[in-house]
Amino acid sequence: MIVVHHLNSSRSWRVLWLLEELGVPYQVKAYQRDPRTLRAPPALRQAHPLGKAPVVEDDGRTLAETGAIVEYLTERHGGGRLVPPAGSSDRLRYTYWLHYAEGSAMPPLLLTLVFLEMPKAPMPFFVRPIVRGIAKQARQTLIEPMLKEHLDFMEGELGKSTWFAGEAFSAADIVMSFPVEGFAARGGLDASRPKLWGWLERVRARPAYQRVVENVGPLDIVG
Ligand SMILES: N[C@@H](CCC(=O)N[C@@H](CS)C(=O)NCC(=O)O)C(=O)O
Repeated sequence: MIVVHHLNSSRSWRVLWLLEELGVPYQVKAYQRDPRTLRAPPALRQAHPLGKAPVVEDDGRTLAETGAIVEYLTERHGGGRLVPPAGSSDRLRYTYWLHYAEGSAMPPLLLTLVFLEMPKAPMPFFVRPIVRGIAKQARQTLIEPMLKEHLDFMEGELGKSTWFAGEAFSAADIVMSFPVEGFAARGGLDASRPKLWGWLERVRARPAYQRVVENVGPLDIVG
C-alpha cells in the first residue's frame, strides 16, 4: 500500500487530496511540526534525507518533491484521470502550473514569511526597530509588488478557463491549492480577485477535499 509521510500544516496535504480524488488506498504516517521552530521532526529524515514533506513510498520506491510525486501517482495509479491528454494545449498548461506552483508562486510567499518573522527573532532590544524597519521596507518595495504581479497573473488565467489547465479539474489545481491558500493567508489575496476566490470555493467544495479535511484537518499554510 502507498504510504504518505504527512507533516501537519504542510504540502503533503495535497498528496492526500490527490489520492482521495483518485480513490487509491493509502496509509498516512503522521509527523508533527515543532511548535516553536515549526520544523519537521528529525524522524522525517528517516524517510528522506532532506526531512521535508511530502514523502511517498510505493512499491519499494521512495519519492519526494510534490510535482514529482504528482506525476508519478497520476501516471501509475491515475489511469489517465486528472491529467489533460498528451499533446493537447491543456496538457502544456497543466505542466506549466505543476512547475509554477513550487518554482514561481511559493518563493515570494516564503520571502513574506521570512520578513514577517525576522523582527520576532531574539536580538538586542535596540536593534529590533532597525530590523523591523528593514523588513518592512523589503516587504513593501520588493515582495509586495511581486505578490501583486502573481495575483494579477493567476486571476487573469482563471478568467480564461474554469480550472487552471482548462475546463476540466486536474491535478494542477491540487498542486496550485497550496500557493493560492498561501496568497489568501498572507499574500494579499483579497475580495478584488473574484476568479481566484471562485476557484478556491470550487476546490474546497470537492468531496475528496472535504474527506481530507475530515481525516487530518484543514489545509493550513505554515511554510
Ligand atoms: N518543493 C518541496 C518543498 C517541501 C517542503 O519545504 N516541505 C515543508 C512542508 S510545507 C517541510 O517539510 N518543512 C519542514 C522543515 O523544513 O523542517 C515540495 O513541494 O515537496
